[in-house]
Amino acid sequence: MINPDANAAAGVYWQNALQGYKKSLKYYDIGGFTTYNLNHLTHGLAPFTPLTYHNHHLALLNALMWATGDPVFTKYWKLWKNYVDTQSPIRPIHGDVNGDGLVTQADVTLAQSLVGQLPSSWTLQQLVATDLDDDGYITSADIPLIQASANQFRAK
Ligand SMILES: [Ca+2]
Ligand SMILES: [Ca+2]
Repeated sequence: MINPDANAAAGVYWQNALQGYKKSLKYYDIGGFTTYNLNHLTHGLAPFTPLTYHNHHLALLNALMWATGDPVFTKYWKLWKNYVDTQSPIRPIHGDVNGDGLVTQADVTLAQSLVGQLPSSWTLQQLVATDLDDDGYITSADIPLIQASANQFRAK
């Protein structure tokens, strides 16, 4: 017999695990590749980057995409697959929506124009550079984050 309380608890653990995975994905991304663990952040070691593990990350993300349909897993799967599928993988600067290497008011304006468009119309570069709240979508919630990034960039 199925215990509904146990199922509810399992559901809560599953959702909490998914939230944790989604929040931690960006820390495994070292720009063009992924790390096996986070020792480069927690212990100041060089990133540990076994070739096979990047492939393992892709397989795990593919399974999570299939199981959840969550756009965050799709975004990272596309980005990390791009790292190995292309000769010149994209490595967008967060907030650099137009890809000119700077984060400026032009990026804020372009990001605003992307809000409300169908996700299928966004390029991977645009999505990764614009989705600063990391929810897998370009929304109005990303705009103030890009504006803050542009203000910070200008101040440098
Ligand atoms: Ca820019
Ligand atoms: Ca977003």
